[in-house]
Amino acid sequence: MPHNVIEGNLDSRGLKFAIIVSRFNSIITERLLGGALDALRRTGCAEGDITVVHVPGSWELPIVARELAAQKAYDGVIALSAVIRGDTPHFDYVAGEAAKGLGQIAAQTGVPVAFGVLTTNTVEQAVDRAGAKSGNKGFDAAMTAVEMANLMKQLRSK
Ligand code: INI
Repeated sequence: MPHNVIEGNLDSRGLKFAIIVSRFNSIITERLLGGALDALRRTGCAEGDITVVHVPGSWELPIVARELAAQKAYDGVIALSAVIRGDTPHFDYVAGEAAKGLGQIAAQTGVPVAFGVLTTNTVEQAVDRAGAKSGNKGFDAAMTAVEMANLMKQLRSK
C-alpha cells in the first residue's frame, strides 16, 4: 500500500491574506510588498481578499500579527520588514523579538505567519533580497503563506 502524502498546493483562489509591512527601511520593504502582492495575484488571489497593514517597524510586527491571527478572518499572514545591522546591539533585540514573536503567534493561533523579515549586515544585502541578485523574499514569503494556508486546510479537513 502506498504511503499517504499531504502537501499544500500553490493555488490562492478563494483564500484571504493579510500582509503586514513595516515603514522602517521602506525603500526595501516596499519592494518586498510588491513581491508579495505579485505572488498572491499570480497564484489567483482576488484583490479584495488581500489586506495590507502598515506598521512602524519590525518590533511592531508581532502585536499586529497576533491581532490579525486572532480575528480568524485570514488564511495566512505575511510579515514583511528589513532589519539592517548598525553599530549597536539594537539589531539583535529588534530582529530577535520579531522572529520569536511571529513564530509563537503562528504556533499558538494555528494561523500560518510567513516570516518575510530580512536580517542583513548591509543595505546592499537587503537590496539583493528585495528584488535584485537574490530574488525577492517578499514573493517567497507569500508563496510560503499560500502553501501553508492550503496545507492547514487539508489537515483540518481530515
Ligand atoms: N525597525 C526595523 O524594521 N528595522 C530596523 O533595522 C530597525 N532598526 O535598526 O532600528 C528598526 N527599528 C525600529 C523598531 O522596529 C520599532 O519601530 C521602534 O523601536 C519603535 O518601537
